[in-house]
Amino acid sequence: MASYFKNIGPIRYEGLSSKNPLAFKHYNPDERVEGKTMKEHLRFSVVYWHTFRNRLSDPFGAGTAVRPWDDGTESLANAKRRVRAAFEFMQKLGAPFYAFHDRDVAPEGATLQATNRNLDAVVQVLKEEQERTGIRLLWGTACLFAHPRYAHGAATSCNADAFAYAAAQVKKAIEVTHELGGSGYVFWGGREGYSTLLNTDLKRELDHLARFLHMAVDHKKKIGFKGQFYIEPKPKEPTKHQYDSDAAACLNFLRQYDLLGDFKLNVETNHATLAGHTMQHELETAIAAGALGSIDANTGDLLLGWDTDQFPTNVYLTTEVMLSILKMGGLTTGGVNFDAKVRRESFEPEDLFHAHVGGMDTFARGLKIAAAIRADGRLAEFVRQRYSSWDSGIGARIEAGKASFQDLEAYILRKGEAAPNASGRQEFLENLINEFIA
Ligand code: XUL
Ligand code: CO
Repeated sequence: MASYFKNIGPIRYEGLSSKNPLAFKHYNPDERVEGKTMKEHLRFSVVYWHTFRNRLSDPFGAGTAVRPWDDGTESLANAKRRVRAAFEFMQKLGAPFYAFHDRDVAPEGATLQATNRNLDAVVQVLKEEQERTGIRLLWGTACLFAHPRYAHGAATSCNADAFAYAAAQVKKAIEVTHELGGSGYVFWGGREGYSTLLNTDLKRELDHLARFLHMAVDHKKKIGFKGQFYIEPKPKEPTKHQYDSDAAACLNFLRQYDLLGDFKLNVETNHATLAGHTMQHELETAIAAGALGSIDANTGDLLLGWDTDQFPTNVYLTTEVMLSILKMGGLTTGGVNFDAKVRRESFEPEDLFHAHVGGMDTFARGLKIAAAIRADGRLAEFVRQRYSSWDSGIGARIEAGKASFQDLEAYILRKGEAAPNASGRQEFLENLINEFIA
């Protein structure tokens, strides 16, 4: 079998003393943390679209990516060769999962029939490679934003035919995800939003989006696909406003349209920051609703206002993320999916390895630090203490629904003044976290 990364061997764990840039210093797949291996906790996933389809162009210049296995054509032969290169890469990296859009893996044809035939042909190669390597599909999705027919959106298009085309496309994408044994399926509404409200019937578009998702749930049940459905929030780009703008907006939408039982969220760091939130805020919001499913692991650049999709390198960020995920009890169907791309200046195949090795090590470090903070117990104990007025007396009565406004008025009239507040100790807690990051 041809090799596309001849100069790079399998990436191994060499520990902290290693100076080998293509070795893990922290990610030791079989090392146990809180009773599970790192591999089981982190469920790393490589994205097909950035790692194997992004030519690294930007609005000011052509693509710079050097990808010797890719001849730049939309031929089926090229698409199949790309699958072999992708699996060689993922196997050498030691990533157990990958994710794709339908159009990342196979070219669009002149008709839907031709497109589906192309997809089926590439899915056979994906299947072969999954069987050969043991690498699994974390989730599949459909690209409902690149083709001009989706200029006004897909499920929220003003054009009913665009909606119908999107439905046909998603039907097929769910079917191939099912065929490949995918653990989930993502809906990211790339153009499900608006550029101006002057031409937009917002209520009608939201109703259509809900109708679309109900049909997807029906089809999933019909074909027996047991994977998890996710919605991925993002506030804007390419639209001015995307309806799934943040975790809270998604949860509200899902609840309003009776979809919450069938969906969880796939939360992405750079989308959180574009929404004016921290990743931790978005995670905690999803977790509070029992709806955190998976994460798209990347980071933005606070000096650039768009979705730069950089690889995560900040240990504070991954520590916060892993604190939330461990508290939730860990990821089940989801994973740590690197929806991230190398910079335009990092155009060699080797850069794909540096990027992923760094992201994986940063998450492994975050996992170990979060576990150490939890084992130490001071942070959790502080939070427990902070809310202790709710554990007995009037607090416990309120929580149990056993107190009315009248009871509380009587209580305060008797007591005179509320008990004094304790300090929030933010700086003390920040220092505590830093003790573990050292
Ligand atoms: C776009 C984005 C998508 C989704 C999948 O910002 O994050 O790649 O993850 O459609
Ligand atoms: Co994403």
